[in-house]
Amino acid sequence: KNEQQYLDLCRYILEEGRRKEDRTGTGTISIFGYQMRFDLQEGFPLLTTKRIPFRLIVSELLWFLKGDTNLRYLLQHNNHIWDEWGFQKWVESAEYNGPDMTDFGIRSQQDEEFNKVYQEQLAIYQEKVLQDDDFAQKFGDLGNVYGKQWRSWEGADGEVYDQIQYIIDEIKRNPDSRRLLCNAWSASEIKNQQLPPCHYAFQFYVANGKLSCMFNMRSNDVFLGLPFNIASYALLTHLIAHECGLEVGELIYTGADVHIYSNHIEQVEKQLLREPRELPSLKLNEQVKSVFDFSMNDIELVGYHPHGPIKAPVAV
Ligand code: UFP
Repeated sequence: KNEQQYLDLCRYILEEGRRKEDRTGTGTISIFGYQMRFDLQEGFPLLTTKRIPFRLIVSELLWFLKGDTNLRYLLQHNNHIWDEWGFQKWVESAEYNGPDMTDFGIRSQQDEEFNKVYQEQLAIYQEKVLQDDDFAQKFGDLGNVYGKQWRSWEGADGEVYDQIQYIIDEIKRNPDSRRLLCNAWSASEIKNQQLPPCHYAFQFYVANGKLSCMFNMRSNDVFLGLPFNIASYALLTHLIAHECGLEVGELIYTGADVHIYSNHIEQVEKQLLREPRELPSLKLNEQVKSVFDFSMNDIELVGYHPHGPIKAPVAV
């Protein structure tokens, strides 16, 4: 039932969505406003109709939770989902003097020759972020991305606020609170952000010993982004429930501009022909108590037997 909702959303967009141009120049079919509810007791909501690399979701979430905003940690964990954003910072800087990388996202998909040059430059960039401390500090740091907003929000009063710690303390002290909320959207910073938060706020709710979470997305790539986003917030809910001694309840998704890119349509249609399989379950290391102390090996997915992966180009 959990996964069926995702497939229903795909079908709904294909049938009812409007053609809409977008920032990346790719073009989308889009709807505005959509909600889904996943019962986390039914299993862990990782899609089975195509293989999703769960390790990437874990390392990204642990990176957020550490309050880290530097690519180095992700690269050390072989996670490349944020590479383009760091690379863009580098090639737009005064210190970059390699081949012209203007619009590298779209050009690398359309131009085989350019793609080779781009891959070379990207590999050099990655190596430098991994090896060179100064370079990593200057060009590996993505700035005000989720880790910063979640763990060290800079208040107008000059103080720094840890929104995750606040939520955990409040859940333990005052589980009926209606203020268990974390906000990543900061009006004053949008102009300096390459990618303003897509999942910009989430809120928790405790009832009957169960922890539920609702997360909000202003903009969502349904084929490539959404399966990650659902799994990431499901994992976050599990981790916080674990620390607070609660069971998991529901995960509620609220999306605004929910879209399928025009170069993902064939892939979505292929996926829609597949039968969902049984959902996996999540196993957390009982020894670890604090959500901030988890590492990759403490988080295990059991019984994940998905259909094969389906590739599609990312719109940058
Ligand atoms: N996107 C997601 N999920 C994410 C993320 C990005 O779907 O977690 F970071 C997609 C949404 C959109 C694009 O297609 O990335 C961001 O572009 P824009 O800022 O123009 O909405």
